[in-house]
This record gives sequence, structure tokens and C-alpha cells, in this order.
Amino acid sequence: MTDTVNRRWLLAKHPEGMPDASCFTLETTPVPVPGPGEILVKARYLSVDPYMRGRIGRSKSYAKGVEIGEVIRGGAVGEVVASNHPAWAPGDIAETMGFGWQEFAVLAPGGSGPDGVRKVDPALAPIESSLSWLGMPGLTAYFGLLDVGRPRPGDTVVVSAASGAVGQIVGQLAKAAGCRVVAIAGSPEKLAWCEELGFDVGIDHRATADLCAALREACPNGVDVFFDNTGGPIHDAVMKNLALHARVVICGRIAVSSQPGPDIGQRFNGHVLVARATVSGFLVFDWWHRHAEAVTRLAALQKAGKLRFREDVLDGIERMPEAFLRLLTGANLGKQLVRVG
Ligand code: NAP
Ligand code: FER
Repeated sequence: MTDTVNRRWLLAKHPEGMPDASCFTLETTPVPVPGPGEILVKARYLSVDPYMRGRIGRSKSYAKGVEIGEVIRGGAVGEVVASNHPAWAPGDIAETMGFGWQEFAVLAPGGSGPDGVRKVDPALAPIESSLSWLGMPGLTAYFGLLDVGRPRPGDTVVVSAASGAVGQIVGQLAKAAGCRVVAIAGSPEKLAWCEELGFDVGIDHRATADLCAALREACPNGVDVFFDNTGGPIHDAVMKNLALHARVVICGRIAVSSQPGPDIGQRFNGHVLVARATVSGFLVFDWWHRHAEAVTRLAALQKAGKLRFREDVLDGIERMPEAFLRLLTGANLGKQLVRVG
């Protein structure tokens, strides 16, 4: 192995509102050495995900936050360069959500949760898929839509951030389930991609003055399934258009996660009552025990030509903060990744 240094991003300060470059520091350290039973992995792709906004902020969440001076947590896929573990050999490909924003990590194989280390089959799909449609965002779409949203043929499904890592898979799974898909996304280019994927109607939330009226027109019989990736004003507008017995999947709050102060929206209890709707919070980690099932089903759909995806790749670990900010400003088209190897 020729590499001797590891570059890694540390949290410099907790952001208040929208993060900026001053929240992150790039540090150079020696490449770590694996102990007994451990492997050393060199990252090829780092994952960039909206949940990191919650982890680097000060507010409490279901998971421990990143402290100042700590390596920012995050997923990656990479190549084993040294192994002290009998089941792993140099050249194997490893993926885990417990890698961190860095070039090298020492990992302890074993563990079945998100931070466990999974062996990736490079013959199944390009290895970066394990961070995208065949990984955490794909599982989010699969379980969130199919098990929580429970779409039925003929249903109208509304999905926000529809061209993104999760949204593009949600829309295609809904089409495969025989639904009509209404996509909400933030630019004409994003909506063109949604159209290419076969979604039936597109609404540009950045160019639509009256979202509620646009949704009423797009969903004349109401919204049967709302896959809410953003929260905020999009959430308020969709909730006013629920059909009888609608299912609402609360998946993300990216529209408000960098907003200073409390998230003050409109009350939706009246709409939920009239529609006798079900509103469910969703966390992909609760479904992790079914990881293999989702990967098998998603890979089969992709092989059959029923699942397409876009990834948005920047080059170089120095670009991690920039890549992260792209998510929060809607600059990404598809799953945001950073190629490092
Ligand atoms: P993504 O959709 O690929 O990227 C984020 C997108 O959010 C942006 O491209 C932008 O798309 C949209 N956005 C950003 N700011 C916005 C704003 N102010 N108003 C409306 N839209 C805004 O990201 P992803 O990885 O697929 O995640 C999508 C959502 O799912 C996120 O909220 C994430 O936190 C959530 N998620 C939840 C779980 C879970 O277990 N609950 C797991 C994975 C992801 P537009 O330009 O189209 O608006
Ligand atoms: C995400 C957004 C939110 C996510 C997890 C959460 C795994 C959970 C937030 C919380 O518990 O506060 O994208 O992805």
C-alpha cells in the first residue's frame, strides 16, 4: 500500500440555519492500522445525505449528534486494502453507513445494522449503487412506499423531491404498482427527468405560486398516498388535498431542517379527520432487518428495465461540504455522491 495519509472532514462548528464552509475543517492524519479482526478500507465513493444536517446541528434527535472536532459520520463504499479478518481479503468491496467523511477507515466486520459492514457484489451493479438505489435511499423508497404507503392500482401518489435519491425510486415503484404519479420537484430539468421516468404530472414548487391549486388540478380525485420528502410549504399544500383513507408517509423535512426557529406550518388535523387519513413517521433503520429482500427486489426490477436512476457525482474529498450544500439548496439531480478513489 502506497498511501500514507488520510484526509478527513471534522465538524468545526454547529451550524445555525443554513450551514456554510466554515462549519467544516479538512484534516490530514496518518492512515490508521487495522487491529486483530479488523479491515482497512480505502473509500471509492462517499455518500452525501440530508440526514447529516440533523446530526451536525445542536437539536436532539434519535441518534447521537456529531461533536465539534469529530469526524463527520456518513456512509461510503470502498476497497479493502488490508485485512486481519478471515472472511475479508484485499480487493473485496465493503459498504457501511459507519465510515465517516474520510479516505480511509478501519472497520470491524460483523453487525447487522446500518453501521455494519456489508460485502458488495460488483457484478450486481456498479459499486456506488450500494449508496444509492441499492442502498439506504433505495430501502427508504421500497419500505416507505410499499409497506407504509401501501399503494393500490389506480391510486394517485404524490412524491416530493421527486427527482432525488429517494424520490426517483418511489415514483418508479409507484408506477410499477399501477399508480398515477404526481411529481413535485424544483426545476424544469428535474421535472424532465421525472417525465422520462414515466411520472404522469410534474409540478415545479419553485415556479408555482399556488401549490394547493396546482395539486387540486393535478389530483382531481385527491391524493391517496403522499410520500413527503420535504415537509414545509409543500407538505401544507398536499395535506389539503387528501383523498378518503389517504396514507401519508413522513420521510423527510429537508425544506425546514436549516430554517432558523421553529417549523410553524398550518394545522392539518381537520384534513386528516375528514379524509380519515393515516399519517406515519418513517425511519429506514426500522426496516434494516429486511435489507437483503429490498436489494434482491430492486436489483431484479432494474435488470428487468423497470428501474432507472441518476447519480450526481463530484470528484475529490475536498468537495464534501460543497456536495452536502447542494442537497440543501436543491442543486443536485439524483443521488449526490463524491468520488474519492
Ligand atoms: P435528494 O432528494 O436527492 O436531495 C434533496 C432534495 O431536497 C433537493 O434536491 C431538493 O429537491 C429538495 N429540497 C431541498 N431544499 C428544499 C426546500 N427548501 N423545499 C423543497 N425541497 C427542497 O435527497 P434524498 O437523499 O433522496 O432525501 C430526500 C428526503 O428523504 C430528505 O428529506 C431526507 O432527509 C429523507 N430521507 C429520510 C429517510 C428516513 O429514514 N426517514 C431516509 C433517507 C432519506 P427539489 O429541487 O426537487 O426540491
Ligand atoms: C433522514 C432524515 C431524518 C434520515 C433520518 C432522519 C436516515 C431521522 C431524523 C430524526 O430522527 O430526527 O434522511 O435518514
